Amino acid sequence: AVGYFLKPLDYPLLITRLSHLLDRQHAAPARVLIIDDDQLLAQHYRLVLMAAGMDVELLNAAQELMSALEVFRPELVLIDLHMPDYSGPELAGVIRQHEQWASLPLVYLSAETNFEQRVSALDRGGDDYLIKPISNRELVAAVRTRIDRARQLESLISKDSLTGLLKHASIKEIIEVEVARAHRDQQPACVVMLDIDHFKAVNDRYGHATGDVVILSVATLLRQRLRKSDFLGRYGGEEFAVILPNCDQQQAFRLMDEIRKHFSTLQFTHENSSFQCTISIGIAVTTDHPHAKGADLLVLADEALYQAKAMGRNLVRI
Ligand code: GH3
Ligand code: MG
Ligand code: MG
Ligand code: MG
Repeated sequence: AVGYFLKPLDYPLLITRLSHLLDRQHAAPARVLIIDDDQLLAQHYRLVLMAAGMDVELLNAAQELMSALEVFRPELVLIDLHMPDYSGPELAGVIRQHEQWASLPLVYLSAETNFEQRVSALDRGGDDYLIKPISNRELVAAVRTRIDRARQLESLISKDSLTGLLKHASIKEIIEVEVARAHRDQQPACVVMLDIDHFKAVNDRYGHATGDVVILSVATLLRQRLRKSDFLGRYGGEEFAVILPNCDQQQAFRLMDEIRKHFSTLQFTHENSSFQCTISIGIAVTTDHPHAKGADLLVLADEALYQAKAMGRNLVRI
């Protein structure tokens, strides 16, 4: 079987077939750790996955497992089921004891066809099974879809590390749900986009770290002033998106204008100098657009934001 896998023609073909995936994906290469005592086979899998644009590390002994996890930070681990020192399920059990690796995709690779053996291996913390021998394309597809899904989940669940707010994908999703709910309940909801004014100049003059302080203070102010039932996300670098359920245009304008005014009075300091900053805000309300989806209202709010910028900044526009 190994002889077939190592046929030299396979790799160039694989590279051309899969190179479009590399072009399409601007995301960082997927990181895969392979644990297998069969070095020849492990090398083969490594070449196949690397040809598909992934970063791959091999481990043929369990000793360096923890340091490999910590240093390489794999997004998926392929584990051979039968190895002389430790079995695959034993290793999976060790990995799963650590909270930080609790949801790391672990996939067994094995020629084991015994049903009971396979089930008991999954019981020990593995997520799935790939049966050897596996074709190149199947291996790439199996690894890629699992990593894509893990990344999607990560971006949906986790909070933005600087501000603790929802991330882009998450707030977008929530806005979709809340806008649909507002239409259904015939209640107004407002989608709001905020952007810090002349923020590039802040970074240029006072440095990136001070810029981060300004971003953080917008997040803090929004969190203080919004209701528990409102949703708040960091939409881009210094852009925020908010949805205010059960809030009409007038209420949203009043609230956002207070936030805008308050923010413009804050004093930031850098070394011996102090400076002020302003934000521009755009609002779109569901009741003005009875057929608009969340994404449409985000565009409308962004257009209103653009108008606020064009009219001189430090403004709220609807
Ligand atoms: P405008 O008033 O038109 O919005 O002007 P601006 O200078 O704010 O323009 P823009 O919104 O395009 O600038 C965004 C800048 O924010 C560019 C980028 O370098 C900076 N930025 C993005 N993310 C971060 C971050 O996390 N920290 C810091 N310090 N800066 C960031
Ligand atoms: Mg083996
Ligand atoms: Mg911006
Ligand atoms: Mg800006």
